[in-house]
Amino acid sequence: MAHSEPSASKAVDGGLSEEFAVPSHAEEVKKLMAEFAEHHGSAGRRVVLITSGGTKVPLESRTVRFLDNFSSGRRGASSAEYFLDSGYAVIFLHRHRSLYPYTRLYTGVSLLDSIRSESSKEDAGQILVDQNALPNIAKVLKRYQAVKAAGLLLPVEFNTLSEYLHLLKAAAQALSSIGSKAMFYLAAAVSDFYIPACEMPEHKIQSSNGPLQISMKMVPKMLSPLVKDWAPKSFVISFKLETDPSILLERARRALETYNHQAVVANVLDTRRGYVVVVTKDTQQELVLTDEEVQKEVEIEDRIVSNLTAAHSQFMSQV
Ligand code: 9Z3
Repeated sequence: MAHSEPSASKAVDGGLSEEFAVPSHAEEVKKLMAEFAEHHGSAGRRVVLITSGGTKVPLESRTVRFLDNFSSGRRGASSAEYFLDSGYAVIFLHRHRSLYPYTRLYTGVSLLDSIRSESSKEDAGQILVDQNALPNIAKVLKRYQAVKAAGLLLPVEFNTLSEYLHLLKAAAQALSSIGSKAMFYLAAAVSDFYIPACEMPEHKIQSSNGPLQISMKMVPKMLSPLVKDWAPKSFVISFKLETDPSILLERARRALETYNHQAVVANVLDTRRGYVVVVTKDTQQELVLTDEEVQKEVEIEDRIVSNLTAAHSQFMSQV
């Protein structure tokens, strides 16, 4: 049988619009992101789109079970802070309830144990913060409030793979107007597999039917249309996650060759907090934290972000 020609939309986004329902708020969010990019870009500011957290793939359309990709969101959330410190405006496309810039520092803390009231009355006006329970809270609050007042952080949430894919496309199109001032920092852990809507059971899968066998399709790779069609002038960084260190660099190189973007940050699950390799076409740079730095709570995202902001400056000066 002769292969049929792919339809126009399939050629551009691997069938995204045909296979995944467009979220109802996609257009509205795209407009917000475009305004944000326009506003900051025309003020001469660079804008980074950070993706963060793992995607969720439903197994049933009235979903009880789903397949999740591992990511706490810490890399994305801490990187957002370092980008903001470096003068970038940040669109933070993150999984609902994954770690969030600034508040991530206090996730283990119980709210009620960190505040107290001086008055015995129930409607006591003043509540006091226990600074031992919330270390550095005054400093962090100041940074957060400055970012908020300047409108430098635009949060956008996703839950499912479908939402992630459509919102990433919307973001790429929204940022294309600022050309090389835009950076894409794709740290989210994205599923490679999904069940198409037409093959998904409507109701909860019954265990009385015996052991479960599922067949999943490959998720269209968004990096290809992002680099080629949606935001061709921007600076694009993807992340490569492996559990087997021996294949990491080869996979990172292969991704660079396939998608022709600017860099891959390669990391292994177990060592990701202290070691990454930034791979570009001509270079391979290891970023490592020493034991002493780990003790002093230096974060590897600080290194990743300074490496990439310098590379972004160079990229902008060459176009
Ligand atoms: C990463 O590799 C991130 O560094 C981590 C960060 C998810 C490991 P945490 O959120 O962890 O701080 O807990 N992200 C990319 C993962 C991914 O799905 N990459 C795809 C792949 O490896 C390519 S887009 O094939």
